[in-house]
Amino acid sequence: MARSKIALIGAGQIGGTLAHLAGLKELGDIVLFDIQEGIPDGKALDIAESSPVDGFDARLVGTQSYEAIEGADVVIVTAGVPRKPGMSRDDLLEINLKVMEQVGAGLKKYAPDAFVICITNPLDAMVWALQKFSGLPGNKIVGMAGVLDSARFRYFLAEEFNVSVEDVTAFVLGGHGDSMVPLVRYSTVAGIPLPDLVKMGWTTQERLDKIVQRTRDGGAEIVSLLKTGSAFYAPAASAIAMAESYLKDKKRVLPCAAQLSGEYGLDQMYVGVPTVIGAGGVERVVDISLDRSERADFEKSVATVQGLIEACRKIQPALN
Ligand code: A3D
Repeated sequence: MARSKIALIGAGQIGGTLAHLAGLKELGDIVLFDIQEGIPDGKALDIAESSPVDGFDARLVGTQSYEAIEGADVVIVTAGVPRKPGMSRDDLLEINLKVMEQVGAGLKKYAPDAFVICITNPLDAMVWALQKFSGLPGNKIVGMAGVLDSARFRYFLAEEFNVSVEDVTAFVLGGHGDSMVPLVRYSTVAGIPLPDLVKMGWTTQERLDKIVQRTRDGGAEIVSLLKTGSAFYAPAASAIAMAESYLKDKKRVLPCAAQLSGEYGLDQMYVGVPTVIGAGGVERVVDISLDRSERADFEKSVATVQGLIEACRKIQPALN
C-alpha cells in the first residue's frame, strides 16, 4: 500500500512541529509549503536527517509551489500570522483572511479530495472562509481548536487531582476564543463527573471555576510567556490526533470546529462541537443536550463567531 501524503501549508512554528510529529508517527510522506524561501526546505531536510536516529521512514520535502501538494490525503493549514502579546485572535482576521483565499485556491486546484484541518486564527471564521474559498465538502474540512482546549482543561484537572492525564476526559464547546465553553458536567475523572468530585471533596467549586477560566485563557497564558508568538507544541499534537483518526479510520470522538447543518439549531456555520472523525471525514456531529446556563454560554460564543463571519463577509464580498 502506498504511503499517505500529508501537506502542511505554513512551515512556521506549528508547521515544523507537525512535520516532526507526522514523521515520528510514520503517518506518511510530508510536504512542507511556505511562501518564505528556504524555511520549508530547511525544516524538511533537518527532520529527514533525524529519521535514521529515530528510526522512521518518510519522505520530506519543502516547497513554495502548490503543485507539490497534489494528491495529498491530509492538508493541515497554519499559514498566516500568529498573535503577539496584547493582540486578540480576532486582530488577525483581515490579514489571515487574504491568506485563506490563496490557500483555498491551492486546495481547490491540487487537493480537492483531501481531509483539511485548519489551525489559522481566528479559527472558526478562518475555517468557514477556507471551506467557501476551496469549495471542499463541509465534512472534509474542519478546524482544530477543541482538542487543544480540552487538552489544556485535562492537563489542569490532572494537576489539580494528582491523577494521570490519561484518566481525565474533558469537554469544551463553542468558538475558539475567550467565549469558549468548558463543560464541567460532561468532564470526568475515570467516568466520575466533575460536580461529583466537588461533592466528594476532591476540589472546591472555587478552584474548579479558576481552572475553567485558566482553560479559557490558555492561549493567552502561553503568548504572554513566549512574547514572540503563540503556542505550537500542543496545537500541533492536537491536529496530528485528528489527522491520525482520519488516516486510520479510528472514528475518535473529538471536539472540532465543524460545519453545522441543523445541529445545535445552527446552519451553514462553523463552531466547536464534538464530532466523530473517520475515513469519511467528519462522520457525525454529536448533538448533546445543554442545560439553560450551558445553552446561554454556547449562544454567547456562537454570537461571537457569527460576528467574525460577518466581518469576513464585509472584507471579502465573494464570501456572500
Ligand atoms: P508562524 O510560526 O508565524 O507560522 C506561520 C507561517 O505561515 C509562516 O512561516 C509564514 O511564512 C507562513 N505564511 C504566511 N502567509 C502565507 C501564505 N500566504 N501562504 C503560505 N504560508 C504563509 O505561526 P504559528 O505556526 O505559530 O501559528 C500559525 C497560525 O496558527 C496562527 O494564525 C496562529 O494564530 C494559529 N494558532 C491557532 C491555534 C488554535 O488552537 C486554533 C493555536 C495556536 C496557533
